[in-house]
Amino acid sequence: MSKKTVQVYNRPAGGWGALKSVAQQILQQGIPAKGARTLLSANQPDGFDCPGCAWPDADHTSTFEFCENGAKAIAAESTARRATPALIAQHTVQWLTQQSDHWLEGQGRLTEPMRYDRASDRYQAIGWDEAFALIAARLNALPTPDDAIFYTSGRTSNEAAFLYQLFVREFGTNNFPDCSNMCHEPSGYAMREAIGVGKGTVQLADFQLADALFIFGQNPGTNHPRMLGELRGAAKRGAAIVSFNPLRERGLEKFQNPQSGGEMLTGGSTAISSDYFQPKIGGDLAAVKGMIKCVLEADAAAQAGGRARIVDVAFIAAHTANVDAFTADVLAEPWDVIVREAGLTRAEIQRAADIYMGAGKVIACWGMGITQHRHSVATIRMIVNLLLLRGNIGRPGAGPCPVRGHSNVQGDRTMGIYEKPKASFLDRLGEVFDFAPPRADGYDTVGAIGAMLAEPGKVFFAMGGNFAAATPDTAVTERALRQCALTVHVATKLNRSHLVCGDDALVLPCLGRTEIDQQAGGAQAVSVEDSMSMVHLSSGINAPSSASLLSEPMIVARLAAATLRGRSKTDWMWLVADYDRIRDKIAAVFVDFAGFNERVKTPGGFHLRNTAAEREWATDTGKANFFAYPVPTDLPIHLARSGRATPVFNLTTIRSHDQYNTTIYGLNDRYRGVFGERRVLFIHPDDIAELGLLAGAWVDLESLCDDQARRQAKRFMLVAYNIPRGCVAAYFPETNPLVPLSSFADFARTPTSKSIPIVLAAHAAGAAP
Ligand SMILES: Nc1nc2c(c(=O)[nH]1)N[C@H]1C(S)=C(S)[C@@H](COP(=O)(O)OP(=O)(O)OC[C@H]3O[C@@H](n4cnc5c(=O)[nH]c(N)nc54)[C@H](O)[C@@H]3O)O[C@H]1N2
Ligand SMILES: Nc1nc2c(c(=O)[nH]1)N[C@H]1C(S)=C(S)[C@@H](COP(=O)(O)OP(=O)(O)OC[C@H]3O[C@@H](n4cnc5c(=O)[nH]c(N)nc54)[C@H](O)[C@@H]3O)O[C@H]1N2
Ligand SMILES: [Mo]
Repeated sequence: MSKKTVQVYNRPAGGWGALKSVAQQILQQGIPAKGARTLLSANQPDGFDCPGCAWPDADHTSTFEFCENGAKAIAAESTARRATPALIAQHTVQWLTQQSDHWLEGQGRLTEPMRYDRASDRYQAIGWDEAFALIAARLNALPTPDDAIFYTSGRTSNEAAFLYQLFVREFGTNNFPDCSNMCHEPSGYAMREAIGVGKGTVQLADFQLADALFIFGQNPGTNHPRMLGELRGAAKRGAAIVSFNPLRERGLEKFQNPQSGGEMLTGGSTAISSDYFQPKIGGDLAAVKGMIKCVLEADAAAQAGGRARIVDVAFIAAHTANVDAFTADVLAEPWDVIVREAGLTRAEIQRAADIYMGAGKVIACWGMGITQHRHSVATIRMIVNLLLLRGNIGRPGAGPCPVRGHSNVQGDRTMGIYEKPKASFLDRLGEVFDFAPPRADGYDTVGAIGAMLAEPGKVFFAMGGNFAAATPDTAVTERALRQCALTVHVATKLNRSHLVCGDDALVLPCLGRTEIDQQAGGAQAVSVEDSMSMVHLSSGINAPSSASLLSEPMIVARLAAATLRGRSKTDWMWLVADYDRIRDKIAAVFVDFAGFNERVKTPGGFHLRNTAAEREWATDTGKANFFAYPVPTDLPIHLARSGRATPVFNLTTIRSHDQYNTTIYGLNDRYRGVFGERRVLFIHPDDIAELGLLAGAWVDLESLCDDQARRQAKRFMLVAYNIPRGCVAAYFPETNPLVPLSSFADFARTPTSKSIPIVLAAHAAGAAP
């Protein structure tokens, strides 16, 4: 373990530090030669899709696009380490529970299916046939199909996701909680009613045309490193890049391109953000509404002075609805409320608005800093309002760009992994596969936890992910999972969820993206959809980590065959023998996938149609809708602060540079200058002083929620950081015990993991973490 230190990181993001960090990972995983070969195949036309993130590639045909964190994800999957049943059975689950997430991950790839043995408190190897028979028996013994819950994480391919949703619907339920429920759910929800599609409208080429890029609540240097390439290009040609982030993030300030020989040798770098605004946590709605107010004021002045209008009058008239009610609401919002709640000065908001008004074409990107709040849907609609005012949707170089997380999270939704499916989709699915799909909405993530809590005896099945660690209210969620009759996890690596067992528990190991997927019909490719709706193929190149691994589509097919037997008219084993057959069925169900097999085989794949990008508005009004929202002043943080003398902080939970969600690669967060420790709390130096503490002191965190339950996370080290006063940040999943299950976004129900009211207390030395 490296030494704990906190340092100021003055160098640009990327550069030699990134190359060094990758070399270390490849050595740690014991794969010097295989690692290098595997990296060279990432995002190549005939290689695999990088499992790192959902950022697209330039035509998917460029030579290797270097990305430090993609490389870490690939190295982690291609590791030489093996978590065999023999190795895991050396320990009780009780003992394994005491180990860190980093340790669990470090045991390497799972090799055989395993079943939990309660008598010895150990996992033991089990055969695949036995495993499927056990799951089938438990599923078929449930009082109703709605007592089964099927989670999906976002690495699952289109083919696996399509088969999975078909199996689950033939079984009889729409209970599909997924990682999206904790992630970009508000983006989809907000945009569907505003512009008629739940996805971003821009493509990679638009980044080369935009005059200004606004980046709200996103940390691309760590989470979408390949996006820095686009930002660097935009910055170099003089586009304005405006960041809104309470924390100063290195990757948004400066970038040294590891692929630019010149920058690497001279130590040069490209400044990324032209302007960097640091609103309060959750202050973005107020900030954007303030910008809109500036635009409307400037427009009124232009009109009065007989100058050219600032807003796009023709676009608004032809393409939008509700503009009058919306502008009236904005004009009525008092500046003092806007300024107070944004945590920015009026001059800063004016400056941001001036950049917006001065730019012909504008793209707005956003990430988790926007979606994981009570008011996330309203904030996203406010960003869309801002774009609509100057016609910045549906033309080149402009548009909304929610930057997705998991590499195929968008594709999984397209394939029907959704708890509230549209009737028209169910109709078509039922027609193609000759069955009657269930019609009632299913559980989302928060709903699923509530249901498992309320009623013991359910079956919980997870296609990937780490449900127990990724979800809020850890203690509550773990209790919910332990009450299940059966928990099943399809996974590549051991993780915390596998240790939170129902009465019966199984772990089923699967192939990863980088591995060759051999079926009866030969080696198979799968397809994925990136954050900009490009669908393309992915084929593994490495031999599987273990001869016993099954592909995710095969796991679904065998499970369906075992569970549904005579009830299904689908020939599951025939379908899965050749994934072209699955793609033909996908094409039969979704119009946009007509000719799927031919189209996806062209290098780079194909782009799915996006109606809003063509200014066709599939909304209830047939137009793009403006939405009015007040600046909220009754959020959990306001309520927690009112009437309290002691300071209440607003906690945002973020990712370090050395993690992939709940997968912890290492203990460093290079760009934020933290080394060897994850239990840190970023806080303003004046707040540290006001607490009467020193940087480096250890504190306990307790969240405040009106349900009176005590939620604590202990022993975090104070790190003085450039962050607004009253705001603090710490890593997830360590902080998930603090997020109340009952605290989620309006409409979209995303846990509010970016705004948790907490109080701090000095940590008593010697107390358990
Ligand atoms: N290496 C790596 N890559 C990843 C992931 C990973 O864990 N590791 N995760 C993947 C997934 S699933 C996702 S969804 C994405 C996540 O990628 P991001 O969206 O970048 O995720 P976060 O790190 O959670 O937080 C983003 C930023 O929001 C800021 N922020 C926090 N609160 C606020 C706020 O109230 N307002 C504003 N304006 N900003 C705020 C934080 O300071 C942080 O810089 O990345 C994907 N890619
Ligand atoms: N407090 C707080 N909580 C959060 C967030 C936050 O910002 N703050 N972010 C939320 C977000 S944006 C998300 S997306 C969720 C993530 O939630 P999840 O998607 O559930 O979690 P991951 O950590 O991405 O899942 C990692 C596990 O996936 C398995 N895995 C990896 N590759 C594969 C594969 O190819 N197939 C299969 N079957 N399994 C595989 C491995 O076993 C690994 O342990 O967490 C959410 N939780
Ligand atoms: Mo995510």
